[in-house]
Amino acid sequence: MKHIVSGIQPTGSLNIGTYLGSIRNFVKLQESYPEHHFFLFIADLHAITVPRDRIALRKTIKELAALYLACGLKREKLSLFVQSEIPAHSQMAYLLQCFTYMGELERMTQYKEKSQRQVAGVASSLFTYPVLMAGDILLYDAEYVPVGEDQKQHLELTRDIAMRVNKRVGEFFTVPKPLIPKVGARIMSLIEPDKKMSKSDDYIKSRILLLDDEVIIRKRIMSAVTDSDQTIRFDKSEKPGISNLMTIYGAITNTSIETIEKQFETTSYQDFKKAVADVVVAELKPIQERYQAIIASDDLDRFLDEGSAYAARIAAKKVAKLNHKLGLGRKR
Ligand code: ATP
Ligand code: LTN
Repeated sequence: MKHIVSGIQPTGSLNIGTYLGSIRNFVKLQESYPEHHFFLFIADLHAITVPRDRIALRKTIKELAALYLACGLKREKLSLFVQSEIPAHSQMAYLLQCFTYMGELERMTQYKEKSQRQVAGVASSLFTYPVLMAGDILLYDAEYVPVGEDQKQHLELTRDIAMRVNKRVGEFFTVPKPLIPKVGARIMSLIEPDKKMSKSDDYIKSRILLLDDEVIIRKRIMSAVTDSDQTIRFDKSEKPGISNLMTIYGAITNTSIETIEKQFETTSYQDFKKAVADVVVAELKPIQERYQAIIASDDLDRFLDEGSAYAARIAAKKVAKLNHKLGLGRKR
């Protein structure tokens, strides 16, 4: 069976950037690739590359799992699990480090950005993070990896590592392909629209959380930073704020940018923001209702246990095989 693999870090409450750039895309892909099995996981090992509060982390892991399902993922052909529950992820990361060069990791833009933000020293795991990610993908021989634009470089590295291992030990890993959505691949901050909307941004006003209530959502959108020009035109460099709102509107309503420009040709920024707020609220309401039901039942834990058990079997076999191919351990 062919596989699709992706992960999201439990680094904070989910915002519409991650939703539009990632989770909603998984839901669509389940329809477009009905023959594929999906391995979707909560990348908690990735989250601890920077210090985290344990209570908050545990809460976010569960919240994220419930949100995955609340966003409409179908349970058939889906293994949903928590990364740290499967030891093979850490084991594979080590093996792949033996196939990754320092220079390759030094070039990763996410590492450069994130390491600069650390005040109390940079953990070496932040540096090797892309190798852990490569392992997540290669363990399951993923054919496709749906991610946002920001993860493209990590995917390229994963492909290089896979090809390098294949060259050394013979055909072993499937070389994965990224699947990056055209619309919504990069939702920007509402107050600094030249920066990605991020879960870990210090400014709460920069984002809309999936679980924010209607009043907050409207407030955030109405106060989003725009320019003084008053024409609704897509121009990322001159008008990043309004372009970002157009992207959000387009991603939710499945409307092209050209259509939005025509539709709102004579609309004021104020009224356009109201229209954006309306579609965001309407999109999130049913998700929030489903979330409350899922988080309150123990069915979620059962589903995660099943997902974990299924994925762990495949992953453990892959690690054992690679150990063997590399000459590790004893021959039996
Ligand atoms: P952080 O914001 O804490 O740095 P993150 O949100 O970038 O983390 P993840 O939660 O692991 O990182 O991202 C999960 C997926 O969502 C990735 O595929 C990423 O590309 C996508 N994604 C995250 N933020 C956005 C965004 N603002 N726009 C579009 N896609 C996004
Ligand atoms: N690094 C990714 C999250 C992530 C991931 C993965 C995505 C970890 N492992 C494997 C796809 C496949 C991020 O920060 N968005």
